[in-house]
Amino acid sequence: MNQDLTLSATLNSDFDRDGFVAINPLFTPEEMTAINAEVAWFLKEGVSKMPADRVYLEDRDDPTSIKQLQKLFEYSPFFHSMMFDGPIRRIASAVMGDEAVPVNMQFFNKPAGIGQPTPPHQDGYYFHLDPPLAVTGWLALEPVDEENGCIHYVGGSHRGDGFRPHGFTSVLGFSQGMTDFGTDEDKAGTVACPGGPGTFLMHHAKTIHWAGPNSSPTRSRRALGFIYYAARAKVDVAAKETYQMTLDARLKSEARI
Ligand SMILES: O=C(O)CCC(=O)C(=O)O
Repeated sequence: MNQDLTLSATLNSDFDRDGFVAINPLFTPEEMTAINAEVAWFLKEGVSKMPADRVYLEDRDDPTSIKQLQKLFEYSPFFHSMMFDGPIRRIASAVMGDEAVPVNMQFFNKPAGIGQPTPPHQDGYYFHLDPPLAVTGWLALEPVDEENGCIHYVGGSHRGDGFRPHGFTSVLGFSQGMTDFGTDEDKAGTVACPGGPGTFLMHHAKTIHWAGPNSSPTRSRRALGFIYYAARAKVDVAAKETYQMTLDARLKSEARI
């Protein structure tokens, strides 16, 4: 782990100003080799043990076209340790100024040539938290750039009041996208986050972010996501359940899960 950057004196001030931080890289090449080996093992052996509603495919007829996996830490001690014991949770606590409660660990892929764009959104719109204090970490497992769909943030967008309007999208795994995205301010504030394997991003639940499609015919775009809620953020359980039921019914009726 890159201790110096993790413990950087400007970590909190950068996060407060921009709504995200980029640590480039967080993990050494040797650590990334071990992480990628676990991911490769999991894709081969672990996915078949997961319930179907935790496995999202880009192409429903192609089981190799995995685009998202949910709750990885429940299936692998290695992933559990990354989520609960490692530097990622410490960074989450530091930037939130609160205990970081592990909620979800995801695999995100944009398969070569067919990976869809990630619509502009604010994670907190999905979370239903009061106060809306949560973070998402994002670890590149391989080189990410404009061609294969790196993450883009609108710097400082976490400081806006509430959430911008969202509506249903057709993108599996990102059911809600902003309906008013693309203002001059959005465009001026946009920052692309390319990087190599081990590049680590962490964003506030109100920070607007998006990613392009994977237009590379040969390269995938693999990453791991880590969601932590602040201990003081409480879930509005009724609102969240209503939202989840509506979403599940919609996805099933459209035969997308
Ligand atoms: O990997 C992606 O393209 C999107 C990730 C994302 O939006 C998130 O983790 O909140």
